[in-house]
Amino acid sequence: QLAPFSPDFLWGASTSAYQVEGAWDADGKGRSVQDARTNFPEGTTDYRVAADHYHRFAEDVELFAELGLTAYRFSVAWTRIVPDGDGEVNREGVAFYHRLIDALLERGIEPVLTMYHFDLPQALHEKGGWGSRATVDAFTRYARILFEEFGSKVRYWLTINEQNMMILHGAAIGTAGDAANPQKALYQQNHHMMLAQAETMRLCHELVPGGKIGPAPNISVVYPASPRPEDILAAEDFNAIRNWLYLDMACRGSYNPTAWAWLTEKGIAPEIADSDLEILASGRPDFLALNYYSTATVAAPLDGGGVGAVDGADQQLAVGEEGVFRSVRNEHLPVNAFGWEIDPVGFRTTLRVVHDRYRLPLLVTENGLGAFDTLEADGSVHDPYRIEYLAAHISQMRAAVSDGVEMLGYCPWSAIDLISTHQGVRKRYGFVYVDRDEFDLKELKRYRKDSFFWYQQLIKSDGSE
Ligand code: BGP
Repeated sequence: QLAPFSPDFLWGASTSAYQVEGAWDADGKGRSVQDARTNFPEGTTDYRVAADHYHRFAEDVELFAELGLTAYRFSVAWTRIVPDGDGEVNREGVAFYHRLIDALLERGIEPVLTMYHFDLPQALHEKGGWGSRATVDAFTRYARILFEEFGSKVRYWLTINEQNMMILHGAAIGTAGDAANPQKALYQQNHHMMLAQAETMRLCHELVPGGKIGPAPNISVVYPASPRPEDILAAEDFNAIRNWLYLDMACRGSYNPTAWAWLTEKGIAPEIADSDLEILASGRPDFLALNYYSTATVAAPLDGGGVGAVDGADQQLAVGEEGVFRSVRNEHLPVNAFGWEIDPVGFRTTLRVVHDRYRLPLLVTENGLGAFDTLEADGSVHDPYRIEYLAAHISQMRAAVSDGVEMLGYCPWSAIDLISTHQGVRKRYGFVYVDRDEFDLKELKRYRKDSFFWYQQLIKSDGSE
């Protein structure tokens, strides 16, 4: 018999600014790299209107309250606050997030604020983006503005969403800019993001009394394809490159030795100034947020070379590294409609391993099923596949709590339908259906899916039903 979740467990749901807000140029907002993006897969659309949450947030927050959410994880668009990244503050952008946060607090919903979710200001990108140290200063300044504006209202802060995916899959996410961006440049960007994150965590503790802050990478354990020692070593190597490089830096202020050895051997290690080490050691997280969709499975490299089932167009499909590991399909796991493996037990394992390694409380900031949903004539949306996915993961999370993992909460992706990073609006994740197609906006009306009523009931029963 598993223990129920504690009554103060945060039952949330997530979104990100550029995927849900729309209003891409409203009220003084600057352009982000996502607004400037043109490499959308065929048949998918841009983020200009998205779910138009910017104009409909009041209605959406009502729905979140009806759903029973006790937390809502959203991101602030840097370009609404500082349109060109490092210049004037845009008061209208600041006012929007005050309105949103106030609406949440009035309904007893804890705001969980992501400071940066894939949407670097385009003006900074044009000046070298994260490759330039100036972006570290611009981010730290932006962070200070957020702490000073919202610090009295927001308790939970997330620094950077999926930094590891931006480095491993920068081209697919649209954050690398140049698709041909060489790996060395990406790891230099990574180093600068690490500095910005450390500074920001330090600043949060200085400026926000009682504030709690953490990183939000995409973390999943890596399985070896077989018990062959070479496969196990390959899995450990990918674990170091995919997961521990990021979390060791956030929690311990230093590079993971295995990952660092690989970076050096490959000639892609970043340049590090002496003073960086002090900065990196100065900021520490209070908790770890993590996004989890699936696990990865890898095998040792083949003598003749080759990196496996790589699909650079989709961040959830593992990358391979010549001479280090190759990615393989896991034949024990089913896949969703978009080919992503489904692995609830891997979720329990991941939570245990991360908690055991760092001994910090965990907050799940994404987990969910992207699917083709159908709006019926009577306004209902039957999504038993999503309920099945979420129920299986929640039950494994509950098992992880019984295993001793300290969990702060669970914010599945996504609170409401939004534009997917890789496949546009046809790939839906929400509890609330938004009626629009790729190119036909219709009226963007909201409908409650079956999973809405299911999650509502689950929250009511503290996760036991
Ligand atoms: C995460 C991102 C989200 C979201 C999600 C689903 O990596 O943080 O922004 O997009 O993945 O991915 P997709 O939309 O490609 O299905």
